[in-house]
Amino acid sequence: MRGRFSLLRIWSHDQGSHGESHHAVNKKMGIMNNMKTVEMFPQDPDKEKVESYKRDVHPHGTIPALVLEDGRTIIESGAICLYLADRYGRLLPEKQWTAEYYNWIMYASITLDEMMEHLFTQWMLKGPEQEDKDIAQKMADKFKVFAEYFNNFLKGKAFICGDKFTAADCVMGYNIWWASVMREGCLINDWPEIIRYRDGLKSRDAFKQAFTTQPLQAQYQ
Ligand SMILES: N[C@@H](CCC(=O)N[C@@H](CS)C(=O)NCC(=O)O)C(=O)O
Repeated sequence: MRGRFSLLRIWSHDQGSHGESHHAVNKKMGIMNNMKTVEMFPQDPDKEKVESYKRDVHPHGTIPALVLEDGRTIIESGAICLYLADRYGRLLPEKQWTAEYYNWIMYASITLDEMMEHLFTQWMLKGPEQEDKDIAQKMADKFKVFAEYFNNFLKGKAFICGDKFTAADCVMGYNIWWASVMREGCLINDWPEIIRYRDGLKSRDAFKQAFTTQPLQAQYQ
């Protein structure tokens, strides 16, 4: 993508994607007027659209991608959230919560995302007939270790950075929402602090606008 733009441009799909974490950031920050959303669905049957997106914006063709006014591009959702929070000076943690802020944004983007991708592929895309049960079980076991740890971490906190809702909750909130819509939420149902955290996020206006319970699988059929 070349040239200069007066607006930030975000390539994303409106529901059920990594794009939701930055949508929540955008909506909460009230910066939607500075942002043009370009609808992009990686499985779009319009091959030319997907190819030009890969060529000009995101080499992997995945979403989201944020293109800045000067044409520079950010192609990782966690980095988009960090960038927007920093740029607009909102959804940032109080100083004493900086460690938790970075820890959980990076953990959600790297370690947790990997588990979720595998589980999504095995459970939602392949389904019971074709799923690789070993991989699915391994990832579900790994998720359980995360869930116990995160459940304990959340005790006594409304959000990741204490009482303050930050961009870390937008990034982690996406993964928790994702977990809650796969297989009737079996990954998180046994963890009361995670459920409380999820319900707290769900009750927020920005999350209501950004996330839906539309079955993820429907988008890939
Ligand atoms: N690590 C990337 C993951 C991006 C990603 O996998 N996005 C999914 C949507 S949630 C996608 O575009 N999938 C389409 C595909 O893999 O073809 C990020 O967080 O930005």
